[in-house]
Amino acid sequence: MDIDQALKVVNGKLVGPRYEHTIRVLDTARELAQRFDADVKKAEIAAVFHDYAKLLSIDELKENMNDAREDSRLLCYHPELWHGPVAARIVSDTFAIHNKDILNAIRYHTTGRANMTLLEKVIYVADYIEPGRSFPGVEEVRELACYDLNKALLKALGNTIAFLVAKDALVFPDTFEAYNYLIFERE
Ligand code: DGI
Ligand code: FE
Ligand code: FE
Ligand code: FE
Repeated sequence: MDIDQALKVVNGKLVGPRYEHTIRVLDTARELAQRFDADVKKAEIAAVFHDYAKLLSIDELKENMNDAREDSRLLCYHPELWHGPVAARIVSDTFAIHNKDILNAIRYHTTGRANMTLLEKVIYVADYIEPGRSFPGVEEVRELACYDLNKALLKALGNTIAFLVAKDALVFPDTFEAYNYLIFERE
């Protein structure tokens, strides 16, 4: 599937602000992929589909998680974490996109994980810094993303963990592992 077909498919599924967010993630992912020598075409497809399951109901998401025998730990955590794995599954089943790199970038875009691939990092950071975002600390991540993808990712993960801890929310272990891994790797 090429990028124009992908955009058409997603335009029919994601409406309004969610489609606009997708386009901004696409532009940002392209930019990051070029800057850090990732595969631009794969980054485009992963960006366009990353939130494909975002507007499904919690029940629909849960059904998909069960049917596909997804990581059962996720079911004990926030439903917000399910749309990545479900999108990866739907994209693979419905649109015959079977490239592992693309599917994993979609799958792990919300939680991150240990030992993320370059494409996973590009999509995670693009989703975090796209120009529509206004999280506290996003500006610092944008600046880091001008020259060091790992530093940008580490800061984005740290901000997300801090945000969740501040409201006494659960933090999925993969997010801690993503964060820890980057620190081990740096030393
Ligand atoms: O789908 P988007 O809104 O574009 O962004 P996303 O897929 O990165 O969703 C992020 C939200 O998920 C973020 O606001 C925090 C929330 N969240 C809840 N529990 C966790 C979590 N994020 C991570 N990384 N880890 C968690 O355990
Ligand atoms: Fe998302
Ligand atoms: Fe994100
Ligand atoms: Fe997103």
